[in-house]
Amino acid sequence: MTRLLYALLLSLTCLHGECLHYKARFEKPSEYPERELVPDALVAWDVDFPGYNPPYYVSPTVLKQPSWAEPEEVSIHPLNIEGRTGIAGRGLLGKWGPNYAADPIVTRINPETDQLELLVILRKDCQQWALPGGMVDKGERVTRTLTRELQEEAGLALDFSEARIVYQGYVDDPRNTDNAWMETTASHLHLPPEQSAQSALTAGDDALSARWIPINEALENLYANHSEFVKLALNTNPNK
Ligand code: RP5
Repeated sequence: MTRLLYALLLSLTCLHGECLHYKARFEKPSEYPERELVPDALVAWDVDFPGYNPPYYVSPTVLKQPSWAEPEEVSIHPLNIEGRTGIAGRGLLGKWGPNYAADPIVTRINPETDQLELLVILRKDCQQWALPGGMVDKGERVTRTLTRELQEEAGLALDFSEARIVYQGYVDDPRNTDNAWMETTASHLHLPPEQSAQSALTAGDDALSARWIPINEALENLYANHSEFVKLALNTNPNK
């Protein structure tokens, strides 16, 4: 079975209930080696996978050990909480184990079309539309990260201290490996009409572009599993 067909089958399985990590097995940044194929049934660590021998990869950027990266030499390599990914090491992620991020989910009603819209950015690294999220700096409060990242990537200044947390946990990020993975806090703010009318967007930092998209577009094909976070924001808020 080709990789593509297999990926399609998996995504369909996912729609019907069990949802194993998928982009962490079938997508990767271009600098990573090919992932070893991990079939659905062999994702869990407690299932035997005789011969499993994924390539080990740590990006040269991480090996230079910038302030956000941990040393390469550690006594324990934590195991991905969602199971096998087909690549060992840390890839592009700086920390062994969880790497913490925050994702602002900002919605508005378009004053001209009366449609619900979501604020997204185009990521520089992979040219995919995504929530304007980013990494939590050392010692930073998550509400501060949400405000800072939104300002840096979309040029919008919003206070997230009263925002509703809709998701906390694992991100099915294409950078994840067997030993390093993304976790996030996604919080939702819906802008009242007067505020959204004054909110001009300016792409910056890691974003090539920032824009509002109709909510139906946002519910599929965003980076990692961001579309799922958006669904949660809508499903848990009867007013939006
Ligand atoms: C995703 O990567 C998170 O959900 C967040 O959107 C993003 C953080 O990483 P960078 O944008 O800082 O690369 O896993």
